[in-house]
Amino acid sequence: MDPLSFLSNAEPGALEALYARYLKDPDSVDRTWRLFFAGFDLSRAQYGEDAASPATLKEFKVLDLIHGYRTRGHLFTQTNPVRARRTYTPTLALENFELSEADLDTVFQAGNEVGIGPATLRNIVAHLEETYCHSIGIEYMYIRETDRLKWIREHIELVNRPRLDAAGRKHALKKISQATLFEEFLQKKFVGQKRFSLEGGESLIPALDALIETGTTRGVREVVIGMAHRGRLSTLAHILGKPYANILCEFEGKAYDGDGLFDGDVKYHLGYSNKQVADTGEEVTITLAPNPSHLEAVDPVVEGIARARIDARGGDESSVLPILIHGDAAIAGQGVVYEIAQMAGLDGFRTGGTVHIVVNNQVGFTTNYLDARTSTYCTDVAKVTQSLVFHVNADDVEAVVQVMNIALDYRQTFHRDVYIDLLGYRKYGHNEGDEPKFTQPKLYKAIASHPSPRETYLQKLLTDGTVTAEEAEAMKEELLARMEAGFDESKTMACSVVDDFLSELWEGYRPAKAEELTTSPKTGVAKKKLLELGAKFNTLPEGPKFFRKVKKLMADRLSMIENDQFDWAMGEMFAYATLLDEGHPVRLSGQDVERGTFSHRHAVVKTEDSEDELILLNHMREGQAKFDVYNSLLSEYAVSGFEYGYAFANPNGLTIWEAQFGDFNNGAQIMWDQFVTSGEDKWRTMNGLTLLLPHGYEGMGSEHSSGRMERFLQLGSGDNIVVANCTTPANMFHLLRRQVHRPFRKPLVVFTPKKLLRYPKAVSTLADFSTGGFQEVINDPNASKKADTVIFCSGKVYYDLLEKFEDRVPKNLAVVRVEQLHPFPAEAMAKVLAGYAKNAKVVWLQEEPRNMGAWTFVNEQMHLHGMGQAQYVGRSASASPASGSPAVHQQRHDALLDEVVAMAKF
Ligand SMILES: Cc1ncc(C[n+]2csc(CCOP(=O)(O)OP(=O)(O)O)c2C)c(N)n1
Ligand SMILES: [Mg+2]
Repeated sequence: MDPLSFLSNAEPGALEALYARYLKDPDSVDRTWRLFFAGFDLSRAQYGEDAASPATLKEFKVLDLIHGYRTRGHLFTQTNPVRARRTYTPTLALENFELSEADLDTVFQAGNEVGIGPATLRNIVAHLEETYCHSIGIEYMYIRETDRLKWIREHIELVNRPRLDAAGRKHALKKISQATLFEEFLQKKFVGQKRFSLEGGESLIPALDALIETGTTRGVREVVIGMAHRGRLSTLAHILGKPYANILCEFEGKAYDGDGLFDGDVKYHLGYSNKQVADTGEEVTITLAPNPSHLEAVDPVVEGIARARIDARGGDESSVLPILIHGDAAIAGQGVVYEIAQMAGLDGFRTGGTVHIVVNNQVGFTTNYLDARTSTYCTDVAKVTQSLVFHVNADDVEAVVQVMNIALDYRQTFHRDVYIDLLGYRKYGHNEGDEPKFTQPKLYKAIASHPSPRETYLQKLLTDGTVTAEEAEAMKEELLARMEAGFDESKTMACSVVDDFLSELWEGYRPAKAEELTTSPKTGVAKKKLLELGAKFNTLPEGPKFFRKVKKLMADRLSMIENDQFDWAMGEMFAYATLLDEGHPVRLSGQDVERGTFSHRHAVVKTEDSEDELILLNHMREGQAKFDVYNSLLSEYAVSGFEYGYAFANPNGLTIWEAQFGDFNNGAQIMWDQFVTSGEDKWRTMNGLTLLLPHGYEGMGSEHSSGRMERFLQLGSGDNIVVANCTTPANMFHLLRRQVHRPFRKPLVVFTPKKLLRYPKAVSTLADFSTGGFQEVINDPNASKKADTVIFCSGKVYYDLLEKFEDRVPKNLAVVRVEQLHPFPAEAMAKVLAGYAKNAKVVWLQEEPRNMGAWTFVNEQMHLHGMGQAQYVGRSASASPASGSPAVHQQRHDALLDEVVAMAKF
């Protein structure tokens, strides 16, 4: 057997590399290794290539043992505070490495490998046990980059033991005491109210505190946190500094301040931002994102907020720290966690490393962890991105703080994700009224008599003399007195206040007024400016070589300027260019958005030889705002959530998510339901995210036809979202510009065309861009005032109908385009109607099936606004949005258009 195989067993690559270095230049390796390799060479010389001396072979066995601890030590830790761990084999017993008790007092050079120098096997094992198998378990051996491996070893094998000084211990005691006493306080004051107690996982509070405190010494100036229900109130109070009075006021269930229309949300969902001063004296802004019950849905939103802040800070990833706090069941089960894991290293989505903390109470509602996942750990998704993982006993407060400090240091050094599995328990049922013994009788018997982490830590500090019983009592009294004072204050407060989430960034914006919902500001841009910008973003630089078709495309666009006929792409690009020129950054992401799924956009062009990227929109003039455009990973849920978060923290910019086809938007349904359409109503937040959903019936089958307009319209209520469907490049231009030119922000859902991207009639002139604003309704330019039948429709079906007219203008029909569907432009429609024959017949024409598209919404709105009953023309109700057969598609399409043609008199 080749003794070198031991080397590769013990240390894939690293030892071999070291040996190779030694062979080249013996002085280039450490003295002890030099001796070790010299002995190894000697034994090879003595015993031949196939054998090594017994002593050398033993060294390899010890190296093997070290490797065993590094790779499998986490399986044998004492990290579970309330129950025995599952058994894993083979164990790390000496005999499994062909070593025995007889070797314990032999000195091995292999001690060098773990930084303690030549040492007895006894000492090496003790060191390994302490490093890898006490309160902290570590997983990292799957990492492939040697610099990260080396760093982790250096910071774990030598540092991985608690090292707090007396002041640090007292501080940790204070934080754990706050956490424990607060839960007990709430339990006493608000018996039976849901608060999703943190008990059993209280060390989350000293953990977050350590992260943030240490963070400020390493350049962190902003922290963005996402978390679910458990421990949220304590985090708000003890990490974000939300006054007790405000939290307790919410317990009393008082009405919100304001007009009474605001729905609000349960207390453990609300967001908050606050500036805190760290012990270092540094100010740090901490934001907790509002979130719905839908577990893990907030993750991408937090990442988006963090990224916007990083971008605002010139790309400084060290200054902004995203922290995601997960439940053990949720992190294992929710797919969005995988999506955000995949984002972590991507140019368009990276946030410099997220610290993931799992409040692992070993249960999800009533479901045991054994039924909640296949993977060994709830954190196993971390391995997809080769992230560092810690498992730590949540009862060991100092170990928790220690892990946090290493995690933060690692994140600031490598800007990679790190996961901390805080292994504790849940003292009560899922909420405080729930009985856990129905489902986990044995576990909850053990938990009932288990001391709190505060008690355990206090005992330790009393024993080692860090604090006296009197000091501890005084600390407790002081903390309780603050809670009591907050309670008294909350009684005097008239109502709950909800307005502190990212409020600094939103200064100067105000809620929309009713009359602004169906009217638009002027958003035209001077012709000279348009021509100047148009020439810039369509002129390729001299020098680099471009693909022939790219050159043609740009030349075609320049010729649009000459011909005064601009297509869809130009309308869209004009909107971006003018906004950038005015100082509004634009960010666009989604699948294949750089070129555009339908090859219309070409926002990024590549040079032919080197594939270097060129974004002409970023080269218009010095000092313009930045255009960020990113092809996304193949995700709808996480990417749209990310952009929603980005828009939260970037009100001055235009933030857009585009679906590949609108049909795929339902992969992000939770984002639409829980955030985009209801966020303002629940959290009093505004958000200007824009969604582009390609939509239209063109015979491409059931999943390439519909952006599911009906669903967004059903979600529309009052002023919560804008739903639009434009038919001209200029109207699209004004719509996008309007999005940032209003003094308020609303999510905008745009059903965008496919066919119209290249449709000769869907063009606009320079005058259309330079004057006016977005038109909610476009009247028929050719209809006679005497028309007695008014066809309302939306989107590209308008042009389909015109084709059927074969350039004839019906004498009796007016075809009117509704470009904004929600908020419903009833007044504008009524005004248009008033311009035609009295009591004209009203028709709603759509290409979607009757149970889809805008019909049910429009029909109801027309009734609500006293506009009478419209006649429906469109496809029959259908289970699937569209036929898979192009022929059936055409036949159905012709039928609905023919129905209108039959009404026409030419
Ligand atoms: C997406 C989603 N599905 C279901 C639920 C209902 N639910 C609320 S809490 C919970 C259990 C969560 O367990 P875990 O993630 O371990 O957090 P813990 O409550 O134990 O802290 C479930 C299933 C939810 N909130 N979100
Ligand atoms: Mg749990």
